[in-house]
Amino acid sequence: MDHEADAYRTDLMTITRYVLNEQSRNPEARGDLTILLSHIVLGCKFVASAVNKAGLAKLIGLAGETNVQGEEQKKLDVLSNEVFIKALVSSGRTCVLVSEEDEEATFVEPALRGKYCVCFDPLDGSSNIDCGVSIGTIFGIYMIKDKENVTLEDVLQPGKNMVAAGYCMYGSSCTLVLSTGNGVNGFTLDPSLGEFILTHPDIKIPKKGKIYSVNEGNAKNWDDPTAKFVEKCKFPKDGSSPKSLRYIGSMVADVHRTLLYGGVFLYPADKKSPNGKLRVLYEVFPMSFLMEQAGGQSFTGKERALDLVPTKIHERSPIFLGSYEDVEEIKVLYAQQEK
Ligand code: AFP
Repeated sequence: MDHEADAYRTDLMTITRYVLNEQSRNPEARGDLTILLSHIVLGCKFVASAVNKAGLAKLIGLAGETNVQGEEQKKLDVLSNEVFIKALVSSGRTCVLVSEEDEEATFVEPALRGKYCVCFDPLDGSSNIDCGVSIGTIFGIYMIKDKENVTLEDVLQPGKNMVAAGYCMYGSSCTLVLSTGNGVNGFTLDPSLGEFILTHPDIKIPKKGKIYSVNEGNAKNWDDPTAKFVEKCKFPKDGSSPKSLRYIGSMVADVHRTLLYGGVFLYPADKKSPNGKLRVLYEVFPMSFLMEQAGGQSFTGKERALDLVPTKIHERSPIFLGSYEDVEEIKVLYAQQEK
């Protein structure tokens, strides 16, 4: 990238401009998705600003601390959830919302209803907040089937039915990665403009990577294919170099690195958690959608992740996602176990 030229760039592709361009490619589109996405972007900007101040919590009273007026402040994940719920409802474009923070789905009141359902984790990786590690918001968007008859079934659809998905990573910079089903693009928040600018156009994940990412502390409980795959990463028998291990423990950050550098991220099933840890609707599906759109793949140990049909809103699933060829190796190991 030419940084000098960048500093003087005057033709900025903001996320709003990008989404409007996408909208104009579809003559039937009436701007509903564009409006919905702009409300999600607003939520992300709010959370980015709150996360930036989290380290000052004790000083200024944020995130579970008491502020100077002696008022108890809301925890960042609770605050983020409220912000997203309000932004999504007020967009007038949503119908059913599923949040990691809320046990039940939110059904938007009829007067404010639109045709989309949004499943989201407002602040994923929140156990990392206090040590300044990157965390993020993840979202997946579906279209409802029938506006007059909205049910939970509208969000219990296979991931392949999503119309858009993305995440926003609050890290050394704030990056929003989005797919509306036509490739993957990354936008970085320019704090001086308050705008997300296209910085990573048409992201494609390398076909094969040099990194594997997993919580190895769970190794004693892994199933055979997972154990064999990780063994292969460390001690390859084909003369190739061993892969490096990178694990942050914050899905957005681990997936973001995987998307840009290649490799594989796994949260497998184990004897203690037969369905793994990660949630289908707002972790597994959006990240799988992005991976496929970037040329990678995503597998549950049984099937293509986006083919899974969830039966509960907070359902979990094992997940292996990343570079096409790396995930292919995992699929072969599971197929061998079946025999
Ligand atoms: P927290 O939100 O509790 O920090 O969990 C984060 C997460 O859901 C996901 O972002 C990580 O990939 C995964 O859990 C990490 O899980 P382990 O701590 O079990 O490795």
